[in-house]
Amino acid sequence: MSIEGRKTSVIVFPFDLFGNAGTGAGAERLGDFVGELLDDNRHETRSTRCDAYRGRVKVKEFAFDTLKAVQSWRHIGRQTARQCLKSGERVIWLGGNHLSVLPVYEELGTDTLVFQFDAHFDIYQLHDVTPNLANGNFLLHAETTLPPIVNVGHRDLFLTPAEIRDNFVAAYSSLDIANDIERFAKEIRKRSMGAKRVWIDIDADVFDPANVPAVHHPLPFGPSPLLVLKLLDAAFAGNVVGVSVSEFDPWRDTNDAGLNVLGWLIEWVLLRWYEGGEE
Ligand SMILES: [Mn+2]
Repeated sequence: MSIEGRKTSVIVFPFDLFGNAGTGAGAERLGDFVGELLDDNRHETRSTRCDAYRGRVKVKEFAFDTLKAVQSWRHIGRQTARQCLKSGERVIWLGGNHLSVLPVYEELGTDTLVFQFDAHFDIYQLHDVTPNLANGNFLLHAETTLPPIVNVGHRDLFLTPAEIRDNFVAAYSSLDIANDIERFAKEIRKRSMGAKRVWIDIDADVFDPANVPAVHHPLPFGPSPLLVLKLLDAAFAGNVVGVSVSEFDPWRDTNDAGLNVLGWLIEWVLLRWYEGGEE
């Protein structure tokens, strides 16, 4: 499909039950950010870089404020993800808690490689985490075979290498990345180019909490936004069909620091897709 024909759907999916209530408001806040961005661009009379995606991005907002919507959240999510992926649209999925991205994972299929930027592994079966579906264990509850997942940026001190290997094709810790950023950028680029399709899943807690404080389970010693950007740029070497962002809670933000990082990234993603004619 030509670059002109390819639209982007921004899906605001503010689901935040089973953990980290408040992140739904984060999805809505980021959705508003995109809406304001598109609106500003429409009013711009001089030419700007935003012309690259003018008229090609639409925002679709969901709400989980009725019992019916809550009961069918997973069905709605899977159906929406399926439609977007099938139509060849690109997707920016603005989720509430990380669990709100599970329906996307379930629709990606095994020929899509996921780069999951996350401080955690979300396969925890701890004494204080419910064995039922929750945001801390959601990868164990997929209804379909999960796509291969590469974790980027974890600071886990708990899981054994064997358990990580069972669920992830690779895991690059925050310390690995800091030690040899060039090596991991190269590795991510290579994996991305070797995959049929790529999905980038950003949990806001991947960043060092000094930069993005607006999360429920901050872990110290995270990568700076600049290091994350370098690795995202490498991941964009391949056919990136979508990007998801979750776990942002604006009530925990400090002077909009998190909003600033995540909002800038979303704008960067749009430019990365529409400038340069990579297709
Ligand atoms: Mn996390």
